[in-house]
Amino acid sequence: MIAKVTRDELTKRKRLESRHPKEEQVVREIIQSVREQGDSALYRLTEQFDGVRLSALQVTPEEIDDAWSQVEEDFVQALKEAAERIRSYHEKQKRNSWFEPAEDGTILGQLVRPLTRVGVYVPGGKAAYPSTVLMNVIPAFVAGVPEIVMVTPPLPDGTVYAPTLVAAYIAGVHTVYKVGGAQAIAALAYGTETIKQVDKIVGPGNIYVALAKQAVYGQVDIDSIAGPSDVTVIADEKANPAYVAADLLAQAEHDPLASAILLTPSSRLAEQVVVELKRQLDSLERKEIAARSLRDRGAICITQDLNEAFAIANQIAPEHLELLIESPWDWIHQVKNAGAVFLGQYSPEAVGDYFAGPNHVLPTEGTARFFSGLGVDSFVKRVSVVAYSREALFRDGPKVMTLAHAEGLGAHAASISIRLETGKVGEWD
Ligand code: HSO
Ligand code: ZN
Repeated sequence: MIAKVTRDELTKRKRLESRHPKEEQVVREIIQSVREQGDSALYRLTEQFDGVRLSALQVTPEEIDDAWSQVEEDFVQALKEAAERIRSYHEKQKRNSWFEPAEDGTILGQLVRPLTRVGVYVPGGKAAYPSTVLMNVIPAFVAGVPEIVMVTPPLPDGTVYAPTLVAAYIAGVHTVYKVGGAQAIAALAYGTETIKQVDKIVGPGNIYVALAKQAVYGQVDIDSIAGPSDVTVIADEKANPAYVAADLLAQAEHDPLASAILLTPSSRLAEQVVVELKRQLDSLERKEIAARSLRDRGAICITQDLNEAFAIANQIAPEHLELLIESPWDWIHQVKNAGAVFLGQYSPEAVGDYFAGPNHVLPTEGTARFFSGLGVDSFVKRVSVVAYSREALFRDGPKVMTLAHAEGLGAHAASISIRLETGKVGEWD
């Protein structure tokens, strides 16, 4: 049901295979035809892959009204509250531009500027989580991106899955286009008659979407490609085994490839968790998926103590790290690599997935070693600012010239000396 493994077995697990030559070829061809034929390629590919002949790509206000009439009031209410929490958390991530004047009259600084246009990919139908729409759009909105467009494949009847449209509207999307797959990514990256080129593409998708995003990286920016979701739970002997099991299962139900790992110094707790996993699994709607995930990708590792548990967790660099231990705040300084950390028994990952406020788009597959989750920073650029004074140029100029000459760049040096020689910096002084 779930393997007991040693530290070595756990930390030396192989990463998932990431070569897809067949799909790469398909994606290359799709991108090429969208670049060459624009909208007409989008209509043709939508007919081919989604089985629907559209008369327009852009979702109309009537379609949005229609979507609102199809969703339950309590769903809308919960989504709106979640959006508010997510918005206020991300507000705290905002950075101001800054300018620092020095004694010599120089001013150095940094402008923070939002990207101009962002494209959010949302998978079709039920494969799209409304919560993920919020998590992708809201940070861009808070960053001040003036144009946020969403692309999503149409359902066979030519409409967009209503919860997706409602979430898009609540999150602050400006325009929605009914196009999905690699063709949608190509359209966002290169532009067509209808869809304007964006600066960055974010959002999860199937293998074709992921490969298309990789292929257009450089032409536009992309978010990091999401692998299967994972959680590592560190629990002590006093943790409630039912909670531990429930949290492992919440991760496991995402995907047969999702991974749920328990690190605990208590073999008694480990045994109790196994009993609970068996008991709780049975009542889950997605028990087949969860059972496969636990069997193939789950693990329990008995550690010498909590110190070793944290060392292993840092090696794993989990997407989500839960601390179901007595005094989690006493251990937080040990957390080095994790996408998000959840402290104490009242912080199951699910509150973070939906409601607490932080982003649930997080680095997977150990990439928390060097990546962070999606946030306001993902949608801004820094522009550095230099305003030298006459005094500073006369003081630093000769050193700049020395460095320029050392690199064999005489024109660089001359752009300094020409100013030093005239004795004044410019006509304005
Ligand atoms: N745990 C997923 C996010 C999610 N869970 C969406 C439910 N809906 C990746 O962090
Ligand atoms: Zn989740």
